[in-house]
Amino acid sequence: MSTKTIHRSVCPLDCPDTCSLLVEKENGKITKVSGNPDHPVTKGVICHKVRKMPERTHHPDRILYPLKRVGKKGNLSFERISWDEAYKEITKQFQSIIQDYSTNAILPYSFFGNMGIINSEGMDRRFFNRLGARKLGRTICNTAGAEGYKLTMGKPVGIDPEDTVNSRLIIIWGCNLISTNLHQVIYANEARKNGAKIVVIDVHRNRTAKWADHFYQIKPGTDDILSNGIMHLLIAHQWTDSTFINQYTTGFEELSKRVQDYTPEYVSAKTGLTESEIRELAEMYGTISPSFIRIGNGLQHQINGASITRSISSLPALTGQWGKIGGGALKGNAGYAEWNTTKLQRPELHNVPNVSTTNMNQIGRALLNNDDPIKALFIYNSNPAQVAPNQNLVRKGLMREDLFTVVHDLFLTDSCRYADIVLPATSHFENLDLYKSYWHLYVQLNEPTLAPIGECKSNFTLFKELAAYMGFSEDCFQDTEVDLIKDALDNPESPYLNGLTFEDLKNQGWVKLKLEPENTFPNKIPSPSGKIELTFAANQLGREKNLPYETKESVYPLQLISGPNHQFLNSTFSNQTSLQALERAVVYIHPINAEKKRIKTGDLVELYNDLGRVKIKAAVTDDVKENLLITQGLWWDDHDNNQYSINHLTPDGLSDLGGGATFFNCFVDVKRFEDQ
Ligand SMILES: Nc1nc2c(c(=O)[nH]1)N[C@H]1C(S)=C(S)[C@@H](COP(=O)(O)OP(=O)(O)OC[C@H]3O[C@@H](n4cnc5c(=O)[nH]c(N)nc54)[C@H](O)[C@@H]3O)O[C@H]1N2
Ligand SMILES: Nc1nc2c(c(=O)[nH]1)N[C@H]1C(S)=C(S)[C@@H](COP(=O)(O)OP(=O)(O)OC[C@H]3O[C@@H](n4cnc5c(=O)[nH]c(N)nc54)[C@H](O)[C@@H]3O)O[C@H]1N2
Ligand code: SF4
Ligand SMILES: [Mo]
Repeated sequence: MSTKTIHRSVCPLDCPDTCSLLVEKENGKITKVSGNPDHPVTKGVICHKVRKMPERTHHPDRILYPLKRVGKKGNLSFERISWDEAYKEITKQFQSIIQDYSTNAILPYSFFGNMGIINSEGMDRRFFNRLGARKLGRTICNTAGAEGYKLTMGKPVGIDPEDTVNSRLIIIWGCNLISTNLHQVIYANEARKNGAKIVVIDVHRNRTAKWADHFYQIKPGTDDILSNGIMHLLIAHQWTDSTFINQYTTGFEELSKRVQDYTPEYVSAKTGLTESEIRELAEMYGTISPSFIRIGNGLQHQINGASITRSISSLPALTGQWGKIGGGALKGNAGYAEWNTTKLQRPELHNVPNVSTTNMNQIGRALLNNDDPIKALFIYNSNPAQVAPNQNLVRKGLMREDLFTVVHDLFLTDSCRYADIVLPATSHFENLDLYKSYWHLYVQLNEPTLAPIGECKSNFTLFKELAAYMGFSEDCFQDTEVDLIKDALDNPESPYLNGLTFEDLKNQGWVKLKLEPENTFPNKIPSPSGKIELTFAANQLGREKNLPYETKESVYPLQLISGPNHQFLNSTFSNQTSLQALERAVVYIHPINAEKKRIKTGDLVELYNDLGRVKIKAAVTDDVKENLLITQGLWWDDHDNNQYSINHLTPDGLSDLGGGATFFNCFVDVKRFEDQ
């Protein structure tokens, strides 16, 4: 007799919404995933891709047991082995590398394929700390913007998004909300019903721009100039709030001097917006209150990502928005869930001095650097052979015969092609874990819905068991998932966690972090001066550092922006045909550029620069500006058609601060494929 049960779960993906899910299970299988209507923010609404989670969970391509490479790297030729054999092989290789080189030659490579705390920054971190491994700079997503924002506001946290229903002006700045932060759109729509205006500032007339009331199509990477220009006009028209500025900020005098040069005429010449567009935007910002700025992750993938974010994050202080309900800004809110990371990750176990730190954006370079050799790479929660920039170098590094590579994943990703050992990972439906959101303020517990499928193991279990094989005898390797969750929550100092316990989460499923007015902007400003720091807001760090803004622009005239698409989550889901069918692997090109190269919609074209070449179909549209190309989605390699990752073209240079990725500082040329 079949029995249907319904379970509560949490979406584990690297998406700001962190939705509460309801999961239907029948005959041991998940049959349906939908939104949980009881959750106060996500309210039963989820995206289409996560409705396809049952298909993903029980997909015939899931890896079900450990594999060992038997053919050449790159070929996907593996044979089944047992976990015991896998652990023994990893232990043997690690020990011999430590003997011949040092622990510095072993690098973990992970990101947030699963956002669960226990499976992304828990037992794994304990393991690599105890090993004394080389460190990884986890910089691929948002470090440039986070550092820029921190310089102004002290900590990368913003306002409670639930308050944004009260905003009267919502500026969505470099963020494709409709695809990447669905529930912010729902709040914005509610605000709009109450009369709010919605503004999008983007380089691409994307889905979000089409839905907004006003769209400003800016030249890539010039947002700091626009923001400085808005400040120039706010000051000139006395749209500033001097009481707020005096009480809560420092450096306003300095800022006022710096923005003097940012006249509408100058800003127009640099940003490509007209002077009247700039004046209109500044007037809206100067006269409508409360106003809210949602700062996206896309624009910080420009080379001056930190300067851009720092400048934008100064705007709300000038008009005194912080503290008004629905006023202020939000780039990310992850910093409110102040886990006890020392208890969780045990950094004191790392007692090898002077290990190197590898910036994950430069993994290719690092793998090819003989002066500081990496001999073993342990990849989990990430797919570097797809998501990291400068893929030709990445793959050359991964092909090294003397590199021992382990990949732990649910599917045979492009990264698995280069693995010596592939380990099968559970889906989050098979795990216990703790989740925070980097947008809303609810902490959630995910309890397992399924037993592990096949021989799959969670990251937690894998690193705990591997620790035993390595002979790590510290008590912390005996801990359970519940112990780790309790360790993470054990931070009595945090006013936001406010004594939140595992039991609270177990009983209620979620608990809202406590943001009392005395612990939030503007009453508590976590910067060194205790004030919002405007002093350097108008600095253009990247330009001062002389970073290569327009890389070889004379040779490669088109800037390529390759952001996420609607139906995939980074490279996750891009192996599911049902979702592929709803997406287009195309490059959008402006009619003038298309005409020059005799390119029509549907033509196969080649994009190329000094780093590589990528074959892709073209779609001609004036949704992109002249000299700008847009492509969306990280598609797995299509070996049958010789179509490979877009990241063969993207540079591995770093942003002005934070060592951030510069995917969008990418210049290419294009030709029709037949024209070679
Ligand atoms: N469906 C879906 N959702 C996702 C993801 C996904 O892959 N798919 N990925 C998740 C992750 S990890 C992240 S980090 C976020 C990213 O999501 P977002 O924060 O929305 O960032 P992007 O989509 O990278 O870029 C947003 C917009 O910035 C624009 N842009 C690029 N350069 C500039 C510029 O110089 N100035 C301005 N003003 N705009 C610019 C791009 O055209 C794009 O429309 O989304 C998360 N959510
Ligand atoms: N050109 C270009 N490149 C980009 C971006 C862009 O906009 N343009 N965006 C960048 C950004 S913002 C980000 S955040 C990165 C994202 O890069 P990644 O974090 O590498 O993201 P994914 O491609 O989703 O890969 C995550 C992998 O983790 C696996 N996984 C999921 N759950 C688990 C688990 O519990 N255990 C283990 N072991 N594995 C698991 C998934 O199956 C998947 O293969 O990509 C970056 N790359
Ligand atoms: S990917 Fe984002 S919008 Fe979709 S279910 Fe997960 S958290 Fe919600
Ligand atoms: Mo990201």
